[in-house]
Amino acid sequence: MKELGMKLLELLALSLGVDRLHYKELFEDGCSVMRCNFYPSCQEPSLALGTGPHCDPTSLTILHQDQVGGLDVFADNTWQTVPPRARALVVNIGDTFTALSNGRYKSCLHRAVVNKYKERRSLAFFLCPKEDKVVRAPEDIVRRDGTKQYPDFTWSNLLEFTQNYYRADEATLHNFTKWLLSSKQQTL
Ligand SMILES: *[C@@H]1O[C@H](CO)[C@@H](O)[C@H](O)[C@H]1NC(C)=O
Ligand SMILES: O=C(O)CCC(=O)C(=O)O
Repeated sequence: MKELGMKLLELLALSLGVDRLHYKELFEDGCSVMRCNFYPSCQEPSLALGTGPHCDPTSLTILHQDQVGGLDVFADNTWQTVPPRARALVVNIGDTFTALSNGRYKSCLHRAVVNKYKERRSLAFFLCPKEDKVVRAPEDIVRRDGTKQYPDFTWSNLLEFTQNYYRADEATLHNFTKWLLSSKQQTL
């Protein structure tokens, strides 16, 4: 999974016009996470959610869902179903990659709904940078964009924020940035 994640990062780097291996060093020896989700069936699916709306704080998520379906992404101002496809994986951008791309790639707001009759399983692999390495958009992107959108941080800063102070939602990166700037008096 990590190898696949690293290949995807190479493609993302190329798409941003930076060196293909630019992001590699940040993720080498990083401690990635695999989560196994189990959603029991629910008699009142309209009153419950399996996983509430959030953006992943990590950089890339590679998700496998079973054939029941339940993953929704928020796009064009509405919740849209991501239909399960046998043998396909879903790739999501997370907040850390938003910062690494200076905001060019937006992390994807998503949720999981439950099913009235069927239980559902999904497997989510979260690619994480090495904890103490600095997350910072490449110089040439920042130069081309004219501004640096996010302060420098480490993955362990963001992990501390989401484990101790804040439950991930659609505003995690925004609120993390505010928290970081006020707690460290750092400047952009
Ligand atoms: C996060 O940021 C949003 C948007 O600025 C704000 O409305 C919300 O209250 C913040 N949440 C927390 C818990 O700070
Ligand atoms: O079960 C799903 O399809 C989504 C899971 C998810 O968003 C997560 O584990 O963070």
